[in-house]
Amino acid sequence: MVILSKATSFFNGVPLIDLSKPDSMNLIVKACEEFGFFKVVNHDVPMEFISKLESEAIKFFSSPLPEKLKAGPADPFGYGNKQIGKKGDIGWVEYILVSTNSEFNYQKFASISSLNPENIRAAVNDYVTEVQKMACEVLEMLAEGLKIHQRNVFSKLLMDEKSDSVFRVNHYASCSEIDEFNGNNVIGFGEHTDPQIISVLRSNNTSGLQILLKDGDWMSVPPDENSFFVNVGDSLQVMTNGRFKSVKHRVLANSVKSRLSMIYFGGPPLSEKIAPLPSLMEGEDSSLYKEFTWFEYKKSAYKTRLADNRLILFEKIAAS
Ligand code: GA4
Repeated sequence: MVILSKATSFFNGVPLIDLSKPDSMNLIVKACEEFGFFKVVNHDVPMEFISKLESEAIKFFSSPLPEKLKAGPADPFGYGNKQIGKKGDIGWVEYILVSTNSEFNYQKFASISSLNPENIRAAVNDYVTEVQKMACEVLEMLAEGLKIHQRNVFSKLLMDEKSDSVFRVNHYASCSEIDEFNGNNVIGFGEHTDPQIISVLRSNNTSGLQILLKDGDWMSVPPDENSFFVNVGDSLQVMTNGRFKSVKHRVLANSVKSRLSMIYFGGPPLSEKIAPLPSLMEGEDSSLYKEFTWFEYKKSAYKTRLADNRLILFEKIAAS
């Protein structure tokens, strides 16, 4: 168990993007440059879909552990408990990871007596369809804000039928016993960046998410169950040649309340080449990264420890 000394203060500088306002485009670009992170309101994702999925998730996580384990391990998809990835990272978290592909099979969830896998599938599909739409709207505004000719240059990767996007629900039980005992923070999900293009997170009203600012301070993001939080992923950092920053983030377990978060990770098709867009490079040789396919990057990223700097493998200067 990783324990940190307590030093939490709420950050009131998270950029706020109101999707109903026409001036959002430049604000999103600025947020992606400065923080790689922002909050979205007036998103048009129906509350009904959020609540339906949340209640399916609560039903799942409140099942007895032996039942939940029947849906595991997360290899790569299914139920996982405390273990994150393959390199020994441990967190105070349990989770479900699924593919957003319409052909994804929910049979792993069929052996849990109190659940109907068809209900989970329907709830995930309804929710993901709407969140993906919102993510695409954001990505199209970003492309326009960057003056890229092709408005769907990023969003088409998420909309591709072969898009390698995943969906995750994390449940962080309250950690009162451990926390009260030593007065420290317990790591729910260790610090990392997301390898995909974009991540869209929604949580219940429990705090825990922190982002790392440029000056090296970890800041707690005030929770908001009615909004979404958006992260720039490593692949978007590369495609923008480093102009947008893939934000380092982590989750601390809450000592009083449990936290439930749902995250859509929008990724490209496995065969997609990830490289800086020509219009975002000053000259031909100004690319900061070597070209790689999403398959190559994902393969190497999944071999790293959570906190490792994955992009270094593809940085031109670091490699030469
Ligand atoms: C972070 C983003 C997503 O949750 C995830 C994670 C994945 C996993 O949990 O298996 C990884 C992590 C994430 C980045 C580095 C590798 C892979 C754990 C890990 C140590 C599903 C993803 O795509 O990358």
